[in-house]
Amino acid sequence: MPLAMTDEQRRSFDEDGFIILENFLTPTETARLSDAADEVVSRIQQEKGLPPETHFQIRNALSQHDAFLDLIDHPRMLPLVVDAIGWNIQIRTTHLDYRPPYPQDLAAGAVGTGQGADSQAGYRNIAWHPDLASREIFQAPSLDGRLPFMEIKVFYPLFDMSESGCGNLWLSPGSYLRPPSDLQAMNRQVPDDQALELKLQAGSAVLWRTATWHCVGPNQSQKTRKIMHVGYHYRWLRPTDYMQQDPELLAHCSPIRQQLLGALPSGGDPMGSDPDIAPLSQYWQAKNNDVPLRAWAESQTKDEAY
Ligand SMILES: O=C(O)CCC(=O)C(=O)O
Repeated sequence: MPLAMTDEQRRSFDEDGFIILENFLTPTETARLSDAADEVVSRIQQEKGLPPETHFQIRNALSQHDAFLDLIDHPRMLPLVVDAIGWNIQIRTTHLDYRPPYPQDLAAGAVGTGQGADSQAGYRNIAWHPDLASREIFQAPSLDGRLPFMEIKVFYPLFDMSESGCGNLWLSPGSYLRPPSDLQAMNRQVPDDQALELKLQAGSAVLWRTATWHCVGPNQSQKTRKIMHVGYHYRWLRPTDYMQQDPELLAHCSPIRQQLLGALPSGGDPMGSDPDIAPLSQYWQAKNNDVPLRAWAESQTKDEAY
């Protein structure tokens, strides 16, 4: 029994590969996150002596501000996340993308090509790709050439991207069901009738399968692109953003947050009770006190078969 996902959302997740949740965050939550993005970026620019127009991405953003940390178990998003991918999960990445408007004379490359003067100047205009299937990143196992289901992300636009051309995320509905080799064969170009440019208000959210082909268009607006992605994957995979989170951060977190941050809430040995003779990664085990999200999910549904 689902915790929160409606039949229509399930259909969209299974057929298209994503669920669009318009105006998901409250205006107060959105403002807090947007202010946090400005604060963190300005701190890092000062620390690193970067000019204000620098475009950059912050990974493990949850460690930079409590507003980002609070997103990982957002009380209305967590049930949808568990419905989508289950309770045996942790955070794979939290990334903030911050892209000021282009300088006046910088020409934008075509959407989805990853090519053009903007890309060369370091203003990202990301080419079509599924996550988990490039030559450099995670040579993935395949199921008849397709990607197995291993992770989701939740995308949060923190600025008004309801118009075209402001660094919108593009998705190709249903493409997660296709082998990545199809995209290669198409020379990484997705025809217009297979592509959707997301035009969303600040505070909306998109829960998406990262195997869905996606790209990011150029930001030709006068607005700064400020967006967050929160990625969840299975506990037995390795996160991209951390080996272990800061123990001080973990000490202040609830057991569910500790699980999501890749820790073992029981405080037990990660290699089990007999680490010398019979080491057994506790990340391969799903014992309740190390996976409190399971008990939480079961208590939400009251359905023992969950
Ligand atoms: O910046 C974005 O919105 C998307 C970045 C991206 O391509 C990804 O998350 O894999």
